[in-house]
Amino acid sequence: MKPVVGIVMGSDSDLPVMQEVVKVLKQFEVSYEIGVYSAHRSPHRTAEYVRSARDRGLKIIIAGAGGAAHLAGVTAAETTLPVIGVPIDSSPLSGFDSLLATVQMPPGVPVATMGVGKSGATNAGIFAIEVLALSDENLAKRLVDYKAQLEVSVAEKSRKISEQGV
Ligand code: RP5
Repeated sequence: MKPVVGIVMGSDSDLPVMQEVVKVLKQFEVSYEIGVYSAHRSPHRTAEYVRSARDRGLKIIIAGAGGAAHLAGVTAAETTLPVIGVPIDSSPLSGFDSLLATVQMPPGVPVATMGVGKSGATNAGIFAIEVLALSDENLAKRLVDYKAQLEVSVAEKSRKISEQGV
């Protein structure tokens, strides 16, 4: 299947976080491609990848980086595809730096910035599915099921606490 979501990350050390995106896309059976493209260490390789993304059939790009996290912003600068940013908690500042670097984009170049770390990566996957579901009935139905499942899981947590006699 031709990939519709591109996942980029600043380093292979970001993979444990970005795997959470992969889990969601696999769960929803959405095709993706994934690679390491650094905004700072390989700016030309990154620009080439992003500039060709739309013509290669990608519909969304999810970019994760840590520290001075410019990858999502640079990606958004080079394409008109929607870009979702995942700030990664890899630096001594625990991702607060990545969050600010990813979210504080100048007017005209938006990055849909998720929360820091693994939760943000999961939400990046879900958000991508939500965008794709605008023109895909099957995905839209699966999202309804996903939300219903979340609701069931909360009731289950509540039941477990009651059983423990807290
Ligand atoms: C960032 O620097 C990467 O996104 C990563 O989060 C961080 C550390 O990279 P490595 O030194 O592990 O390659 O650019």
